[in-house]
Amino acid sequence: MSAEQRLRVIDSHTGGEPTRVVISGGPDLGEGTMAERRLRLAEEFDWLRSACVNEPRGHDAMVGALLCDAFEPDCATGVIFFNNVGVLNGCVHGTIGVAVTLLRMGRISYGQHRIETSTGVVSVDVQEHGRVTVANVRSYRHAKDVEVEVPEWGMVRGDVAWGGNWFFLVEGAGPSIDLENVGKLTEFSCAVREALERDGVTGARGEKIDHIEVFGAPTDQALADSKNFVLCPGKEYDRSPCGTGTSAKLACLSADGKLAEGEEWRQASVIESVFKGRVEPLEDGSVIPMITGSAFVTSEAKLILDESDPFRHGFSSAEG
Ligand code: PYC
Repeated sequence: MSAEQRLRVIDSHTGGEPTRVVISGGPDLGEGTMAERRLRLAEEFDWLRSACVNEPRGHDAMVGALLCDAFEPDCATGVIFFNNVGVLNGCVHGTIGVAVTLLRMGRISYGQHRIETSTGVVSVDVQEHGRVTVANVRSYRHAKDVEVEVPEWGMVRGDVAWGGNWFFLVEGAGPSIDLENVGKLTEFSCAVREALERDGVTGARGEKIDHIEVFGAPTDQALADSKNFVLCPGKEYDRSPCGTGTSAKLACLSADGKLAEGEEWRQASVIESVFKGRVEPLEDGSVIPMITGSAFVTSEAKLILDESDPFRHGFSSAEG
């Protein structure tokens, strides 16, 4: 028999967006902050990411989460998120998935807990039926009404905002936000992202804007205030309304005076799952977004990496 390595995982989905949490069997990433260990995972142990989320065990839309001992005090866990092409910064749908996973494992109970991510410590309030509210990292708008010329689409205007990832938020341009338009929305969003890169439009410290968020009217105003399509690095779209993207949206609404403290914003995704959001405004104009969504565990599994399997570390044709 050939040697094999085993990884224990728990899968869930948050508003349709999958999260595969690695609960044991991962590499030792040593000491340091979650940001330092995220870098180490990317540079030295990329096989773990690819083996977990890429084919043949996963698929391009899958997001992974590696549990680590927290560096910051009083945290239930540390976590590093990754997807089909690399490590991620923040991930709110994934944080909700991690919370229900920890609950299932008996590592936490209902109520408030702190979770350390590579973008900072977030708090989760774990409730019944998979419902979790995440108090996300400080979010803010960096630039308003930025214009880029997008080949075949013309001039597109949007805001640049941080919600745990960098987003370009577009309203009133591109294909309508419908599931049947996912192909066209992907093409449009990829073209916008390339135009931003071409023109040197970045986050506050020169970071690449790797998420594009396109907004449209909700299908049913009784259920949501807005509907979005979010392109992630790796060219997959978020099936959930994207918690970091909703945080970026809340930061922009607050900066425009369109969302008061505690007022609710219901953000629908392209598959009609909904996150509810509120803000706690800070003195400098930024906000702490509070995002509520629900996650459900879908499987518990042991992944087997057989040394003689040429595809044990997965494969993908996806590019950033
Ligand atoms: O919910 O923040 C989120 C997210 C980021 C990428 C996929 N989901």
